Amino acid sequence: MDREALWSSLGLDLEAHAALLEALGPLYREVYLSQENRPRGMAYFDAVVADIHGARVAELLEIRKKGRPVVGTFCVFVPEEMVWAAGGACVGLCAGVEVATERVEEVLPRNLCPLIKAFFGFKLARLCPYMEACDFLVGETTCDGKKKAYEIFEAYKPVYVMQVPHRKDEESLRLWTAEVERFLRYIEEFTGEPISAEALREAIELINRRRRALKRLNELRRFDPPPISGRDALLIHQLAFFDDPERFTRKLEELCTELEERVSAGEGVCPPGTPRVVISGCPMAIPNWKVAHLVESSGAVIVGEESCVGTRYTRELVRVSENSKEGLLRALAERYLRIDCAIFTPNPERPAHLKEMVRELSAAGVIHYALKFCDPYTIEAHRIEMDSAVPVLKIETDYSLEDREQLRTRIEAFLEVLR
Ligand code: BJ8
Repeated sequence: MDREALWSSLGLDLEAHAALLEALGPLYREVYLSQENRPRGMAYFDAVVADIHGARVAELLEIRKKGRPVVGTFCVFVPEEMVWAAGGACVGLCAGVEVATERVEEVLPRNLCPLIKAFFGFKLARLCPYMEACDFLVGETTCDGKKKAYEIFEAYKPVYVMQVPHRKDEESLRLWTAEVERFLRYIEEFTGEPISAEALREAIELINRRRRALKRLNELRRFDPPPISGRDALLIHQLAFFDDPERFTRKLEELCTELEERVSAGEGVCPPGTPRVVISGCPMAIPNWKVAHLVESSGAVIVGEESCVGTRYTRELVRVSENSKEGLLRALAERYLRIDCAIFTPNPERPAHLKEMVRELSAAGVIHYALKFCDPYTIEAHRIEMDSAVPVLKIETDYSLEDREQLRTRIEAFLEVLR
């Protein structure tokens, strides 16, 4: 389908949308295409970005035409398996760029997390074909900013909200399991058909396969030199939330095979001994590449992301021990409640996971990345710093480029400590 016709059918502001895509091109060239010695397999992911608002959006609309749900999400707490089991599709909408700020600030406070402002901006400015292609969005009661923002967002798009507990005891698991079941019923009511245990099992396997492929990619980054840059790995994690899971997994598996060959040949993206850094904190939604680019263009390599666009999404698989629908739902609820997001209290798992990553990836330092006005992560940064066995640099930033030079100076000084 002609792209303009597609975007116009979704009611996008064509002029503003064209300007957005135009700005993406040079940014992508600077951050991605300028890298040397990239794996050949990145060509597929480059092509996905080149047509980021095209082919996949058309595929989603085909799914919708069949009466299957297309669902937008903002958080890795949403058990996407249920949407796939209903023959639908899930797409991660967390926007990583500042748009329509003035209009957003007529509705939301100025001092709010940029991620929340970004998803409002995309809607108010009619810039995101994914958002428009969705039947409804699924929100969650994670941080205060998001849960209050969904109340307002409801005026622009239907939002189904899942109640996420903030503790990890038995009582919370019961509540969360009931929430997972309630979401299943909501999807079944949407399609008018029950989801079979078999369909649910297949969807669990599909998404487990995608997570396994991402894990395989992340494990390959432990070698010195790593066979892939942190920027490319971040991009792959970002695209996992958009692309068709079958195709994405196949392409990622092919890339991993190429990376294994690179490792055997001692080939990497940087010289051996390059300072190795793990990024920890808030998710970096596409096209938020600012910090990753600054770090890697300052002479370090990122070997892991302790983030929802990273290992917080891939660490845990759904562990199926019973094939009944109840058993599968329980396994799903248990898996999602093992996520170590900073909204939990207490949350000892996160610093423990980070320590493990630092050790396994032989990282020399951690860059703690928090979005401005994100209380859970800016506050938890202290605990991360206290528990860390390696130096930690704490960064608080937003999507603007204004602080780029200031950040560069701080990052360069930090890397000097690691050398
Ligand atoms: S599971 S990290 S995706 S909640 S950055 S909006 S927390 S104020 S994105 Fe998150 Fe789910 Fe947790 Fe992951 Fe609020 Fe912080 Fe903004 Fe955040």
